[in-house]
Amino acid sequence: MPLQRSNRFADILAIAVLCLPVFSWADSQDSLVLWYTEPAQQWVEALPIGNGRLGAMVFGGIDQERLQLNEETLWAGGPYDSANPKGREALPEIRKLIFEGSYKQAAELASQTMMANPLGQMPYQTVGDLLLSFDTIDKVENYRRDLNLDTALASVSYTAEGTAYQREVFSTPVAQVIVIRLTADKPGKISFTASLKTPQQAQIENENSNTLVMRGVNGESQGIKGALKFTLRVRFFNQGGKLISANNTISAVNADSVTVLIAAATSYKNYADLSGDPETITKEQLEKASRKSWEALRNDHIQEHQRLFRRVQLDLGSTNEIANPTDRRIEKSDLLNDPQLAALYFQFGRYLLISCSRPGCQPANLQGIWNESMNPPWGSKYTININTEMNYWPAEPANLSECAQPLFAMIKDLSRTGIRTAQVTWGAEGWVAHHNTDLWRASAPIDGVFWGLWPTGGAWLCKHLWDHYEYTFDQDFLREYYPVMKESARFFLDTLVEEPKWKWLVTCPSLSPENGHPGGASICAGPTMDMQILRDLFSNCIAASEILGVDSDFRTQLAAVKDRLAPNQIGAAGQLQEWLEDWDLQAPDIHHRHVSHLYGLYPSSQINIYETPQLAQAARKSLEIRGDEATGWGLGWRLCLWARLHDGEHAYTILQMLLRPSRTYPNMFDAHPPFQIDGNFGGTAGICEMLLQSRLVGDRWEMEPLPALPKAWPDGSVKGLCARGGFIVDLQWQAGRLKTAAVHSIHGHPCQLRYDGTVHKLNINKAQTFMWNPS
Ligand code: FUC
Repeated sequence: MPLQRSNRFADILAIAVLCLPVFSWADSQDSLVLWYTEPAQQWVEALPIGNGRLGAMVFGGIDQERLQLNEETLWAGGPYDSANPKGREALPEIRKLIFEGSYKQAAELASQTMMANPLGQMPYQTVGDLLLSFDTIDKVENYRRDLNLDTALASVSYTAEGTAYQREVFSTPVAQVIVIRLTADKPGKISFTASLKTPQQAQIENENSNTLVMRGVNGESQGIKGALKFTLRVRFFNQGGKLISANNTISAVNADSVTVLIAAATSYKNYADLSGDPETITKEQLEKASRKSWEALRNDHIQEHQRLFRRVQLDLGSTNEIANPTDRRIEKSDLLNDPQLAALYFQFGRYLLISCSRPGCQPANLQGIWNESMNPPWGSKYTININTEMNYWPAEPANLSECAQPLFAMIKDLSRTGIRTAQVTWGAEGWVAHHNTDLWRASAPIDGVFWGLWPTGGAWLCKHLWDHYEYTFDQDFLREYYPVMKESARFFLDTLVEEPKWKWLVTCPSLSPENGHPGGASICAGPTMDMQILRDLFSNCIAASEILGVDSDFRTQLAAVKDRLAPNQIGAAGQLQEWLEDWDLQAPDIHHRHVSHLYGLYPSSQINIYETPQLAQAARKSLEIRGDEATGWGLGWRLCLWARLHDGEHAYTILQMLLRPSRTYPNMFDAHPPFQIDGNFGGTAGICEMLLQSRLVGDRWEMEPLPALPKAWPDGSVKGLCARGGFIVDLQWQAGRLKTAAVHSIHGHPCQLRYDGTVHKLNINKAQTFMWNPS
């Protein structure tokens, strides 16, 4: 639907009427906006915009506008290999120590022989700030700043001395620039001085009468020298008045309006190729964008954003809270039922994924693409023992499948860099990645044995490849990525060992992510999570090889090994055991934030309430023992797990905890604390799970509408959720009961709906939609 900018009212009305009659235009307009009555003081009050690659945090200041800028490939360091070659000789001794229960000694030896050198990875860093300084104004009225999730525009408006000022900012994936537009309702009122600031090693200069340029090199970290060049170019276009370019600043004087274009790039092409030319790239981007009108840039941007964003609409009910600014609603969120805040959080997650993970870009790191620091928490890297995976949990169900493409590309990179770590540290074929990676696709174990010596990170990532196939049935994709899955499985065929007590095949050494056991360490053999991940990896490789008609011998081998993996076990307290031994209640931290052994329940469905009710009950017991309290991503995971247990009330309680001000910053960023984006994505995925679940049952794709609908959302609707098997589902419910389900089948695969304990087989042809209602 083309968007006529001049007739926004009519567009929104038309979309509301055509797509979802229960939405009014006014609802959709207000319910998709974060808005505030004061400028941001803190970074976590500023509003994020991004085109997948170029990000900015918009502060909306009155005396000074600050745009904190990021380019997704500006990390410290350069290509490096940190794999420790002493590992392979030490492995037999480390395993022996583990099997005899000498965990501390095993950890000590592993620390000397298996860990990466350097022991950390490279941090993601800020480009710097663009500052627009205005003349001081005494009195400002009607101040408002907002972020419209539907248009991906950040705006600031206020009135001063009888003039109404307006600022609008967006980061466009079409023209690959950030655009700022400053206007006033009277001529000659736009005056400011623009400057650049950076903590990087960089030079700033006036390139010409309307352009500022910053050129720099990235820094070293942990002995790895900086190897990237980067350029930031900012160009100003005035209507009326004039520009003055001097002393590393550009001033606009008495202009009617000013448009600012920002381009940034580094020399990074991929983890091994740094031959990009940021000078030329940014020059060309500015030249090209300059040839378009601001209206055209803005229209293209909105249209491209809405192509993805408008696929899903959500209405969880409404209250008067919507009349309040977003920060006040968050402040009160644990005291009230504000279903529109939950819906806003859901759509904000989708907005963030679109804004930080577009095809061809880097995947979303711990902060997406938004980071103001040179040394951010956990390096703002990719932590692959939960955080990066959680970032992508909403991608398929929330109808943003292509936003996961950067993750797939990174997995492929790791399947190359991880070959060397597999060989030199583990003496194995295939590839391995441990609990973190970075721009350079480092794959060796880092930080310390307690956290890092976990060889199953790459295998978990491979689940996302198969998930993508189950949602899309893209045969070319499967053909392209099957070798990545296969070579991950090969690593485990080479490294699984028989444990002496039960003779099961287990990973060793490994750990249950970041959780210590009563042996005074985390190092162990065959933690439950590893076994679950490998069960999925092997099953998915077997299924993929069958579909592709390849590797029948390998398939047989995988099936045999899969049967010998250590099983899920139920401990004395009725809980799902986290380790081979029943250690859970003696572990030093029984309320630990990670719930790794519940991977089998979510994101996997190898444990579910229908086929494995005892294990599902044990998982519930484990969740109860762990407790609800956790930081952002810990809550996001618990939310998904309670939804999978079909406990809508408990899921809702957890969601409310996630929305509390201690876990959601005023700009809706998730608090770990500090900011970590995974909780946002876990929250979005969790709301999906509350509304729709899907899995393969026999040869039919089963969809369960409203499996965990809480009492707080009695009436509502959702449009455009995706289900495994290739379905798009719209639901409407009233008084807590499903009214209609519209199931659109993309491929015509056999399917069924399960509602109220009854399974209804549906026959839907390819490209047809079936309307179902329970009456
Ligand atoms: C994992 C978590 C931490 C943090 C880090 C980025 O290691 O255990 O809490 O989220 O990732």
